Amino acid sequence: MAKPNRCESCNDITTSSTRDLLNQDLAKQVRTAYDRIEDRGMSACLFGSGGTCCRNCNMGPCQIIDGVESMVGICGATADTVAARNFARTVAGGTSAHTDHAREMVRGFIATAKGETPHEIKDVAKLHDMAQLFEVETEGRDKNEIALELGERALAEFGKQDSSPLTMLKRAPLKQQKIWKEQGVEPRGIDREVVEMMHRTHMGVDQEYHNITKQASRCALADGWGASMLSTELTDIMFGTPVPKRAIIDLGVLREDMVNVTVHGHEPLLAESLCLAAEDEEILALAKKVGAKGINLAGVCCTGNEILMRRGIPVAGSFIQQEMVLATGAVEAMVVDVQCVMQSLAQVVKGKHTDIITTNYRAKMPDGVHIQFDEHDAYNSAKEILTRAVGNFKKRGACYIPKDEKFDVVVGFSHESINYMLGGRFRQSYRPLNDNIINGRIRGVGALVGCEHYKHSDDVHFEIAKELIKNNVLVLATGCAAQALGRRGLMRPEAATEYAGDGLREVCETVGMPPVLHVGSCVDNSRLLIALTAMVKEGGLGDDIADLPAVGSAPLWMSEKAVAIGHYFVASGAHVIFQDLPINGAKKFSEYLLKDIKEEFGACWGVQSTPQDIAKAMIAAIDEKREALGINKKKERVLMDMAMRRDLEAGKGVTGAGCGG
Ligand code: NFS
Ligand code: SF4
Repeated sequence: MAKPNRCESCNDITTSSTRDLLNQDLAKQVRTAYDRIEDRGMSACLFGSGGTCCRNCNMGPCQIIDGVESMVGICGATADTVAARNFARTVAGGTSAHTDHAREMVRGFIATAKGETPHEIKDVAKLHDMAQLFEVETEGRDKNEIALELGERALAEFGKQDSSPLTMLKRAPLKQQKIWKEQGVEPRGIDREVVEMMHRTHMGVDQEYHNITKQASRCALADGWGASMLSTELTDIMFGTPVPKRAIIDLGVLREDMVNVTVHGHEPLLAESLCLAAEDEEILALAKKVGAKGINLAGVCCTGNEILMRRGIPVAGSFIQQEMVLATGAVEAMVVDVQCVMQSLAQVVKGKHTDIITTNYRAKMPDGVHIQFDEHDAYNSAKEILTRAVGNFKKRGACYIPKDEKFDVVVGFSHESINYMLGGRFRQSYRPLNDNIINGRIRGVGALVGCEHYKHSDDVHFEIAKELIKNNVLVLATGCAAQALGRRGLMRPEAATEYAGDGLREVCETVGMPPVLHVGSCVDNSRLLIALTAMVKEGGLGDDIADLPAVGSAPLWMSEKAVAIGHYFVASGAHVIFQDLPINGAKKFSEYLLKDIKEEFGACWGVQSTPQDIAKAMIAAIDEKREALGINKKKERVLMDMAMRRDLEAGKGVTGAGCGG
């Protein structure tokens, strides 16, 4: 298919490695999402984008126009009801994805505790913390015994039927817990909140937008403080809590001389097994036999983030690069599990030697090869996949790897390592962070999270982050947003000198950290909840998440998961700004999400259309909190005195003090 001007037309929206690749003859044969957007030639439906298209029953679909009497649904549903139901179902969809992922991780954790997987309980300190939270006896018990009971209690959180709140809500600031109780949104069982949300948005059930959104808040909280947090914590206990380490990302991490196996999806159980099997003597011997130097494992999307954070395994691409990774012609197998895997992948590899290997019974693909991953036989499942990939190496045809497109990053900033870096080995705490916020060196914290998509420029995250750090806002990033920022060089310590304002630069230089910290995958947004809570508990910045000068954005959200995440932050007291949200077809409901919800939870949603406006709104939200805390006084820049420097230097962490991986 001829594609004149393709590169000219996508020049301004792609990342530079993509541009380089798409300019090669071999990639010109491939149809990508950029082409499909052009080929479809349709603009989005206004009812869909405004949130007022309902197809919840077969009397419809009904397109509703707010305020026009003749344009309510056949059942009489108004724009506010329909938009709230659609929003709530999006939250439920996102929560269900995190929930099913989390459940698999908990099951894997239990299997590990029983000695049925190749993994082991690695982070015993975190195991004990979680055991205490879940009231599991630790005295005189072996780590696997503790883990088994913890795993079983964690699993019970999903199907809990009584109406007591989820165990992990206890970790939140007390004031926050009180708000949830008063508002009647404390989540009970994790699955229950999703089911109740789906029920209440069924035709003819909940018809009051405010009441519907209340359940959406409860459902989202079950994600953030339930499913996602369980997944992050138990995964850390099993595979190790991330510590700062150096790594590389972007298409250039693929290797011409090795068998390239990319792991794409979300649940790190399989990826971790592949990491182990990639070093297996038998597999390495097979690779040598076909003329390869070894196995080059590389991540894509959030599985990529998981093994990048814990093992420093390179990331080949984020969501918008998944097709490009394959278009290189250099990949022997792309192994996928669940979520964010585009159906086009099998078409991209048509005629190539690459296998798309699906591994989860929940997620099969036409033209994919299915090898069911069995966590009880994880090592052999992984070896089977790698053997197949090695077999493809000799069949590799023309390939092009954009070799210059490979960026250094420092990653691994879990809540614990932020604590350690800033507070030092002997005095791990958020005190220095809080103090630097209070004295104004750091203006506040901005989280850039979530997806990317093809409708807006790949520059969006970069533009926002640049503006934030220039204004001394420390950026914490997760998901594909984090990868986009890494590709633009913001995850090197030197980026502080190049881009940050004076105060933030001074802190970063002293500690040796980048101004943008990679906190992990999308489920790891729960780390941000814990970090915010730790800041509250440290003192001096109010007594609630809603008091902190902290704000989040998922500017290029694509997946329902991002809306669930956004909403659990709002319901936890943190402002969230998106580039768009399908709610503007419903006036009262929009007003509620964009303003009135603040009276209940201390935070609301915001929508800003350009990266510059998003950055501005984030900074304004931070300043508003600083003002309320009485710390926004303009003052002469105070250079750090020796004592302050010593405090920070004690935690110097990226490569020193035994903190590096
Ligand atoms: Ni998050 Fe991950 Fe990426 Fe978005 Fe998809 S990979 S879980 S949903 S696109 S950040
Ligand atoms: Fe139309 Fe009401 Fe059915 Fe929705 S639930 S499709 S608004 S009749």
